[in-house]
Amino acid sequence: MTDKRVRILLAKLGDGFDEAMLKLAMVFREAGYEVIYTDAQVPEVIVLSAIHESVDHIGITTLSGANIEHFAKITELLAKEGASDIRVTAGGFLADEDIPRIKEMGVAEFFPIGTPLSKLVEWSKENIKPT
Ligand code: B12
Repeated sequence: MTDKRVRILLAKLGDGFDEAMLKLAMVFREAGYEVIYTDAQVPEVIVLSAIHESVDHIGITTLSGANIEHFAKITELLAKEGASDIRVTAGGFLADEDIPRIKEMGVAEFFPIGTPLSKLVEWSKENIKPT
């Protein structure tokens, strides 16, 4: 048994919605996670930051509708670096048809705008585990 807190890297894709990111950082911190926040919005830098920070999970927020190929790039880069055990979760705004597509790209779950925070915390406690 270890008391190491699960580490989550939070990053944005394709927008400047930093208030949402700060709110999510507080929610995850209050739920007991150690949160690392990067302003990086490029898949390469997000993945590099995740590896350097030895995180267990990457959380991506995208409120202005990111290019979904970025999600594929993130999961591909994690695999290339031998870090596929770092899973990726995302939330925000995406076209309905893109949500199954990003899951096929390896994103564990997507939480659309307006998802109750309690649902987010409940899912995270069940699914975000130490790597
Ligand atoms: C505040 C706000 C702004 C502020 C942002 C301030 C700031 N510094 O952050 C300002 C006024 C600047 C702004 C600007 C714009 N905005 Co605005 N904005 C909003 C608003 C009202 C709230 C966003 C927010 O902070 N939400 C707080 C987060 C925590 O809540 P949430 O989004 O519901 O997130 C939930 C889930 O999605 C999930 N989640 C989200 N991310 C993640 C990540 C992880 C890892 C997990 C697990 C879960 C998760 O968790 C939350 C659970 O409750 C929304 C409308 C709305 N009610 O959502 C529009 C909205 C996001 N904005 C929108 C738009 C269009 C814009 C602009 C493009 C407008 C313009 N023409 O200029 C600009 C672009 C800004 C930019 N730089 O990219 C649209 C986006 C729709 C789209 N993509 O087409 C929205 C949806 C409004 C609308 N209905 O049209 N905006």
